[in-house]
Amino acid sequence: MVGLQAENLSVNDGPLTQANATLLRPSSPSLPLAELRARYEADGYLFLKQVLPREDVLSARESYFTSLESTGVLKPKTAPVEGIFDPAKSHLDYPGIGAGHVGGNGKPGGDRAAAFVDLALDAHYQDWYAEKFCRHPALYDFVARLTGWGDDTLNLRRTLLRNNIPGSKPIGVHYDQIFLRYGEPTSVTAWVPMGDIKINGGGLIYLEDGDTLGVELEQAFFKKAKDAGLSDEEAKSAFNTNMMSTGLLSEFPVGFAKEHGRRWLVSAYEAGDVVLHKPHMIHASTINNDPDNVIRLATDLRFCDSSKPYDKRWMNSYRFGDGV
Ligand SMILES: O=C(O)CCC(=O)C(=O)O
Ligand SMILES: [Fe+2]
Repeated sequence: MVGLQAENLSVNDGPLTQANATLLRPSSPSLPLAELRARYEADGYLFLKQVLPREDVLSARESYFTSLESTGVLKPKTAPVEGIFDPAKSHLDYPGIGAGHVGGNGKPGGDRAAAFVDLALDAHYQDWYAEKFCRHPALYDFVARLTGWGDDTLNLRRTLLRNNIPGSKPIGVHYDQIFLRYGEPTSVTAWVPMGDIKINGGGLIYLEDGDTLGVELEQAFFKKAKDAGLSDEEAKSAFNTNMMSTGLLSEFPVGFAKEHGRRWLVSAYEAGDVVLHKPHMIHASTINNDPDNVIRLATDLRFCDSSKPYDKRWMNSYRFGDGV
């Protein structure tokens, strides 16, 4: 692809085109460590091609969709690993979790969605996911080396497995430190696509130079809270009172990029790719417009330096309404 000519690549408030988006920079995990570190620092992210064995990622994808098959989410006569949404169904009956649009992270959907939502949550507790996938040594070892944390590298237990059904509402603009604010901003998020994702299939997008802006916004929130007479400790936990109740910066990525004079960085992803990003790096998700109705599955795994104070709330597995 030359430049950005993807069809039907869009976010909550409109299309992403050459005018407001460009491509994310890929990196080979075998580049010299100094180069990888320099890229992570300068860009706020590191888009690693094939850092996980593709077959391990596809095996997790298969386990996930096999466990959801009984809900009728998949197109009849397709293999679970394909994760193809049944076009005869409505995405409203198969709501995703953690998209920040249900009043925090409460349980989404009504009765019709209950079986699907319960099974999607249950997957977080299965061995194939919690023990094998989330603790994959290829990723852990890479992060331990990149950060130089070595044995202090801690895998945070709380993760979100996000199934974005075609046409469903993706997560809005945010940076992760907002949700990890009871700890120091040392964490590394690993955004892990669990399957191939076409450029218009609902992948994550990053704001160009978004880490710098995130740091500035965080400082501004802190100052605002201090000016209102809060102690450091109160100011820390009160960030959200200055923000949208969901903790998001905006629901409108196109408008947000325009307002800040930056572009969105987009990409297609392959099973085995991982994007690492910094705690203030600003990102959002695109709408899943996959022409073949492929469900976008991804998870966010987080790592921190356990020798520093970190957000202990993230040591528990995800639950609805856990307040994080
Ligand atoms: O997968 C998504 O749509 C959102 C992921 C995310 O925000 C993260 O990994 O920090
Ligand atoms: Fe995030």
